[in-house]
Amino acid sequence: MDSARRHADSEDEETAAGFRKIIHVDMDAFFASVEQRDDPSLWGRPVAVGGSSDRGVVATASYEARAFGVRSAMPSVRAARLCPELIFCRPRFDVYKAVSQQIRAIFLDYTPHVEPLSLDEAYLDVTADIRGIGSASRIAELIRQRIRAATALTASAGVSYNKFLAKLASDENKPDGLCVIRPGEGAAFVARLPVKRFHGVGPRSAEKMAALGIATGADLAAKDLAFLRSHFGSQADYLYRAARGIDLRRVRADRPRKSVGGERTFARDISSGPALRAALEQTIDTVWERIERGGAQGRTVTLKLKFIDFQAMTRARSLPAFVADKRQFEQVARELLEAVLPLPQPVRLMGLSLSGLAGDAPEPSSPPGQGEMPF
Ligand code: TTP
Ligand code: MG
Repeated sequence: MDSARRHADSEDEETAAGFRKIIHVDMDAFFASVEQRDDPSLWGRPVAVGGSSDRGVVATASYEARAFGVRSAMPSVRAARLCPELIFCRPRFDVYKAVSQQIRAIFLDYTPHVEPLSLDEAYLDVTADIRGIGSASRIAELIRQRIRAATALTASAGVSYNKFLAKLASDENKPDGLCVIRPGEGAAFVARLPVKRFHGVGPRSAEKMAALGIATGADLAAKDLAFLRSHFGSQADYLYRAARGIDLRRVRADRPRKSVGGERTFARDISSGPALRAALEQTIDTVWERIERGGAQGRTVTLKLKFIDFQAMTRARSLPAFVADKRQFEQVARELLEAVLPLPQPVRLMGLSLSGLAGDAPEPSSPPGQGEMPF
């Protein structure tokens, strides 16, 4: 690919990705903060969660302990040497999991597109602003407040137009901080950072980069794609974009895909077209209410009919994009019914569902249109 083409492509990608609003939320010193919360004698003290034995390692350390240089994955023996006052706590995973569920429930109040990375962090795609809050930064602040109120723990959040930048941003003002990287600011933000702060660049890659003279985002951006491919293989494209503040990955929810719907067995079998149409309207109302309540999004509408001989028939139609509103849902459902009329025999049950559910944030292929939410 010549460089002019490549430039044009990356601009397109940046434009498309610029339509997203992504929040990365990450709890502060998670395990250690939970231990401090639950044991007042630990307040303000250097705490390490992990085994204190000869072979133990530190899972995480409180910020008081970090001041001494104690870090995650450090041998406990070394941590104790760096910080003689260090208090070791055994991990209580059941408690961490419970907190994790609490924060996840809060996230889901603002978007169905939640991708947890671990117990204490997640990406959220809030492009659609389903609560009408008005800005992604405001959503992030509300989430942080609610986490504090519900768990008595602090979280940091990063807000940006892609996952890569949002994660860097959440790290920027830790603990209990917020950072927003607006469209147009990504490349400059990344340029000054050491590459070891990039998600996906572990200690080994960082060493390799150092040997190649790559210490910062700017150094990385100076290398062309062919160079990166020859040294970093399948990671090259990601790195090439990351160095420019570009990241095309979608937020992928971990929820299993399922359908939302409902069915109704009629008190009396229905055989006439008009009666079936009337029944369909009622089914649409019930099912749509469920879809809205659950914040579900899907692109496949399925109509199911069961006849008096208990044979079932289903008809489905998938739209290229998520069903946008009730009117569209209604229209597809009606078309599905019209296509099977007249019916071979009376119907005893009718069902309607929406599936291909997302979880996953939609492709940012089309701009959300006027009134786009600000950062
Ligand atoms: P992190 O979010 O990486 O770290 P943290 O929450 O302790 O601190 P902060 O985000 O404020 O920098 O990891 C979340 C939890 O995962 C952490 O509390 C303990 C656990 N963990 C390990 O068990 N081993 C590790 O090597 C790391 C990095 C984390
Ligand atoms: Mg954390």
